[in-house]
Amino acid sequence: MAGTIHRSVCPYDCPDACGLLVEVEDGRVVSVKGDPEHPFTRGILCAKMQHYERTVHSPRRLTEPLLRCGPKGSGRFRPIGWDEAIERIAEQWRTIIATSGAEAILPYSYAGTMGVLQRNALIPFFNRMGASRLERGICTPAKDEGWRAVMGDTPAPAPDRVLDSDLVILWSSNAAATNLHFLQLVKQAKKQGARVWMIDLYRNASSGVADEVFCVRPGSDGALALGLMHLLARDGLCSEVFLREKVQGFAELRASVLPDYSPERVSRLTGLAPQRLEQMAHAFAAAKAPFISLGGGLAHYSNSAMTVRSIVVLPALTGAWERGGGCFVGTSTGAALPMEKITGPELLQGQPRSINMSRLGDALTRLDDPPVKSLYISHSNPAVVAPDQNRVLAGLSREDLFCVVHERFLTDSARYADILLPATSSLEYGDLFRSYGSYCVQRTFPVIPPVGKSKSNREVIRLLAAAMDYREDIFYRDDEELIAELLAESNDWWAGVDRQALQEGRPVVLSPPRAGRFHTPSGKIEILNPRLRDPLPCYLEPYRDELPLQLVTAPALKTLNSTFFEREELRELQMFIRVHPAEAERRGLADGQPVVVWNKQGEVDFALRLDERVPPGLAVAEGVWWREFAPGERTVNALTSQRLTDLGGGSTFYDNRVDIRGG
Ligand SMILES: Nc1nc2c(c(=O)[nH]1)N[C@H]1C(S)=C(S)[C@@H](COP(=O)(O)OP(=O)(O)OC[C@H]3O[C@@H](n4cnc5c(=O)[nH]c(N)nc54)[C@H](O)[C@@H]3O)O[C@H]1N2
Ligand SMILES: Nc1nc2c(c(=O)[nH]1)N[C@H]1C(S)=C(S)[C@@H](COP(=O)(O)OP(=O)(O)OC[C@H]3O[C@@H](n4cnc5c(=O)[nH]c(N)nc54)[C@H](O)[C@@H]3O)O[C@H]1N2
Ligand code: SF4
Ligand SMILES: [Mo]
Repeated sequence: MAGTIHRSVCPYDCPDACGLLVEVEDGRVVSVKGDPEHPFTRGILCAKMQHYERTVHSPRRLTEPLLRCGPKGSGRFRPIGWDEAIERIAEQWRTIIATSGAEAILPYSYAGTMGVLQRNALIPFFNRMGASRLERGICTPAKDEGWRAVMGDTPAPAPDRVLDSDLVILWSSNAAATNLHFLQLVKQAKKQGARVWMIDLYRNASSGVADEVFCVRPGSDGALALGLMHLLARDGLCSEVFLREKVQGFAELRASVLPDYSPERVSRLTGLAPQRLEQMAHAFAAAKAPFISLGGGLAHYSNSAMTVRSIVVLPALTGAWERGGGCFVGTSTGAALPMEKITGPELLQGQPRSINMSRLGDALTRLDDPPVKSLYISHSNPAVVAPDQNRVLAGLSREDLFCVVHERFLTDSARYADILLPATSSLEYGDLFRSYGSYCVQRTFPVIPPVGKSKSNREVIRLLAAAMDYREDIFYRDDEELIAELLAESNDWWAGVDRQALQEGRPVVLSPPRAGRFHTPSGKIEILNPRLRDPLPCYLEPYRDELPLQLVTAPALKTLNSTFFEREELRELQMFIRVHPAEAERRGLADGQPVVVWNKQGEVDFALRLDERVPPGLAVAEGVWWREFAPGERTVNALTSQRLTDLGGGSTFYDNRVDIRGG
């Protein structure tokens, strides 16, 4: 008998937010397909989600609350009931609050689910408690800062504008892995005659679509953008009318910044030959509607916000915005919804400290006043995704740290729990999803009952709130009712949206208000931003030390951060580090052999893979592996540091140097 079909959304941290058709038989998911009616994703799913049912019904799913019964990190637990688990947690927290204050408790959550309700479920609860706040900057906030510096609150163009472009630039973006449906649009633009450039460190899995690949030195893209602007200005290729009417600060840029970015200097900084820079600038100026799709690779460096700022300025010089070109850094639709109904800012007690999530290692080991005595981890896996893994694990190993983890699987973080709570998958709760790669929004409904005794983030918070005697309505509101209330919002974003369709769970497209205008204080594109410490863009050096190789820890094609490692068919055979054959030869190393990659942060065992596509000077490690599947005790983040980006408090995962020796 064929099952019933239900609409849903891919819940993961991916810009596409694909529409799903889920087939259910006897309370079990039997197949998952793409929804052909989804306006952006059109029925195509990436390899990861094609058998989502294998994740949902994985034998590895956690199905009941567990209490630690072995040493910290051993992963040895015994089952307990929900009542006992919740009572134990509340009791520990009451004691900690009485002895050290609520700031000694730290929630840690990120993007295991992108559902608006579930992702933000912890915020009102820990606000109400007065716990330390988590600065959620592990991803690419520097990208937003760079955009905002120049464009203010201007909404991004819709991604399908790329179809109007005659020159598409995939800049620091491995779209085949991280933005598949945008890549489909790029292929369509190419069929219509557009040329495609890729600006990256190496020929990644998306390079096949590019007519030209420009491999630059890590973190040098800001210099590249300024160098191209130098040439546009020098050769009279700027749109004087657009600059006069729509842009603030070009004269200042031309007079005091651009002279420093001659092709010779920029060539030394980026590694691109001066003639190549000249050709690039001329081709960019000749294009009618150059469209830059800016990925996040370059946003994980200590100079990232400034880099992004320089790139966002580039299309203003030729007036590309006016002809359908410009720069796309992702959509932001927070303003469309009354998010305060979920996050409850009015509940915040006092002014508790903020802890940056990329500095978890320090927060758990430096023992500030008060030290963090309890950690509540939900929809995140900091034991492997956070930088400086050695410090993070040292912190998680503290016997006096009371750690609660809410998870679907026995992840590396879950192994360190004192109490481990089973989480539902996205097909077991209803939520609201908004894409950050398009303007699509869609609500979902639960399509199967919770697997085992698992509970959603909101349900667990509801139980904890009751146990802590927090009586505010926000914790107890019915999820469905709350979603309906969010969707009843009426502001400019909702013009023309079919509300009925939305309530029924079909995808709809929001319309960014007053698109086409620049939402900055001056109403112009702000090359000169007087509110910033550096009013004009310039080039900042990324991190450098004496070690010879730049570590590139790029997203893997078939896993997503540390998600999907439960599925054997999606894991690569081995945890590889890829280098150019010349780098291996120099060290007397051979393809396939065990190696140790090291720096002052730590050492990690890998299998060596020789790869002609990786330029000398780089070491590429794709994916954030579970330690269970790694050749040694550590994974890639034992090599990354807790340094932050220039603005936005972002992580610097790509800005690290390493060397390799035989293992
Ligand atoms: N399959 C898959 N999809 C994912 C993820 C995943 O892990 N796997 N992660 C999700 C998440 S959380 C995010 S934030 C996004 C990530 O998406 P993005 O941050 O956009 O990541 P990528 O598209 O892989 O871009 C990384 C590319 O940037 C290049 N790069 C690194 N440094 C530089 C540099 O200095 N200059 C230039 N020009 N290029 C550079 C890398 O070589 C790589 O090809 O993807 C999401 N989607
Ligand atoms: N070296 C290196 N490190 C990186 C990156 C990199 O490129 N290189 N990328 C960084 C980036 S951009 C990001 S965004 C972060 C991502 O870091 P995280 O947001 O921590 O992402 P995941 O590794 O996907 O872990 C999410 C966990 O949430 C769980 N989960 C899923 N749904 C639910 C749910 O409904 N409830 C609960 N309680 N749990 C759930 C999943 O099982 C999974 O274990 O990683 C960062 N770390
Ligand atoms: S991970 Fe991204 S591309 Fe894959 S199904 Fe989910 S939203 Fe779509
Ligand atoms: Mo991310």
